Amino acid sequence: MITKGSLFSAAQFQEEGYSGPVQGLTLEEADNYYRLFFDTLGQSRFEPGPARISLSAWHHRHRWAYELATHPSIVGAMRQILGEDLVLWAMQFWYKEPNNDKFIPWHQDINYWPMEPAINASAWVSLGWSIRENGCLRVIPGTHRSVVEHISTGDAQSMFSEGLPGELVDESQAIDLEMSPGQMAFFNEAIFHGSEINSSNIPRVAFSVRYTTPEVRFLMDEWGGDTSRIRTFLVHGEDTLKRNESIRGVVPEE
Ligand SMILES: O=C(O)CCC(=O)C(=O)O
Repeated sequence: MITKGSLFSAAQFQEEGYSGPVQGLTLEEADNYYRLFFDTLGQSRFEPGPARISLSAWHHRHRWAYELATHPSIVGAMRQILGEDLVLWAMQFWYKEPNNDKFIPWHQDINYWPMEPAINASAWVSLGWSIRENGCLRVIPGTHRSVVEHISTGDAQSMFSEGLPGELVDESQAIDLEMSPGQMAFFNEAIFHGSEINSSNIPRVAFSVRYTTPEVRFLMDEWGGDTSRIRTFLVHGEDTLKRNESIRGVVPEE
């Protein structure tokens, strides 16, 4: 659980668009999930190499990933941010093996997400070390108040084909969210964020998990009907509106 005296603050989340890092998993939990991550990749964690399988939506297929996505520290913070009725809708591992030369451009997530209204909180959780040298998550506080059109990055090293126009990104205001194993940070759908390449021998093993509320409708036609990534799970409270029945997820048995 997030302990008293940690840095999570729902007020900071509203004001600055993010909060954390905080110690959300114990070291034992982080170590266990780190091992399960590499087992699922089919790799030795002592010889981490490039991923050869999709890193999306493992919580649809693996019980351990569903348990991780709904860890009490994550749900507890989400209740403070979003209220009692909580819908988990996406999970994505963000893995950079040693010397991975791809960066994640500055972007706002909502630019890629057809959902109405735009309500989302993401938890970004580090299972190993996330430091400047291996391309930790970076955010620019207070940039979540308006949504900016994205443009082509035109850069083969960019993980995404589109990102924020460079002239709108003031990197002097960026915060490096360096994290030790088990630490997590929370951010909303519109904050400017991204990360650099991994120029070290230390793998960056992290994931993000996304929550919203039952009032949101996912515009599945605009997602290309892709339920391999988007499915809704009511994790806490009630859903009396039932706006996403056709994409309701099933908790994996094992
Ligand atoms: O892991 C990263 O560097 C970026 C993560 C990200 O863009 C996200 O979780 O929305």
